[in-house]
Amino acid sequence: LIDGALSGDRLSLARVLSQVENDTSQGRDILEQLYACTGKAHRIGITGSPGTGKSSLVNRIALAYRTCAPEKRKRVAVVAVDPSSPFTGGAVLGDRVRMRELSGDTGVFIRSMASRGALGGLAKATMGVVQVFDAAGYDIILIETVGAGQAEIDIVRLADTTLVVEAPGMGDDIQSIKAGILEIADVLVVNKADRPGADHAQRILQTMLDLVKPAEPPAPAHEDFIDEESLPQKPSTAGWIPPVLLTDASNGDGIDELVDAIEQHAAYLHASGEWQRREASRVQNELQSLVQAALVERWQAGVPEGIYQRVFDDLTARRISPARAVEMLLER
Ligand SMILES: Nc1nc2c(ncn2[C@@H]2O[C@H](COP(=O)(O)OP(=O)(O)OP(=O)(O)O)[C@@H](O)[C@H]2O)c(=O)[nH]1
Ligand SMILES: [Mg+2]
Repeated sequence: LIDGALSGDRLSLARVLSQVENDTSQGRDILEQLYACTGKAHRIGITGSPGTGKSSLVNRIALAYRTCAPEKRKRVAVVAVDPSSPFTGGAVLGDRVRMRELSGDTGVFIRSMASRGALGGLAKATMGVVQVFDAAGYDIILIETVGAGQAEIDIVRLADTTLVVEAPGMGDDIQSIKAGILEIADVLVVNKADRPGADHAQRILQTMLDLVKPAEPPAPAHEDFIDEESLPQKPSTAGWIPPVLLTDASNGDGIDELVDAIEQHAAYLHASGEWQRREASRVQNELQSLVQAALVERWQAGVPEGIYQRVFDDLTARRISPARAVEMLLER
């Protein structure tokens, strides 16, 4: 099954994805074996308020990567995540229909994530699915999520490049976008540029962005008197300043510029060492939470029920302090 999935057999790939998504023991086995083959894909998260045109943009971006010059062409996987819907419901089915221009292209694979169990489970399942696509040689993985809640942000954290999509007239321009979401944006997109108010929305976003992510600090006041030679070397790459781009996903205007920005961001991540840094902190977070979970599990198995209850009772009756309770529970 794994060999089939890795060699481009779509049916095997679909089966592997289901196992991983459902977190079956076979699915976990598969991830174990695939892990060494991951780490090559460029993961692009697309998030933003409902109806701003994320799916339409994903469709356009995927098409752009499939129809460009052959040497730049890339294999594209799309993961559509909709945590708000209890079923793989209307929105996602609609997405499938809209993406029909891509169907029949073997270089594209579209997967809709059903919302299973807790949201934490969804983030984990999404991570697994993304790893499978990565190992199967998809160069670009587009991950679409709705909204800006913690669940979406957890999913977006899987991405190397995050696009935040807005559209003119989506409620009150300022209210509809939260500072938190600006912080995670690498590229901001005002879609539906054909609608009135697009330039206005772009200016507002730019202003908010300048507040959240100020550009380079101002130069020192008495520059003339500083001996240039004695200054520490500037880092080789300046920080990334997220561009605010206008697109029209219905006719494709601005898509080339958007794909350019995505590619530039990837180049920036590599050139600045940020790619490895992000990867390292992701791996560290994951390792830490796994170790914590494993330690707690092991500890729980080693503490007799009666002892735990006695310590707990002593603690609630304030006969011992929390610190003492921890000591007593860890003594064994
Ligand atoms: N006028 C205009 N309409 C657009 C544009 N992009 C998307 N739409 C329309 O906006 C509607 C929503 O588009 P989607 O791509 O489904 O938006 P979405 O953000 O994926 O929606 P959810 O996944 O439900 O949050 C559809 O009817 C699209 O045809 C655009 O650039 N201009
Ligand atoms: Mg959508």
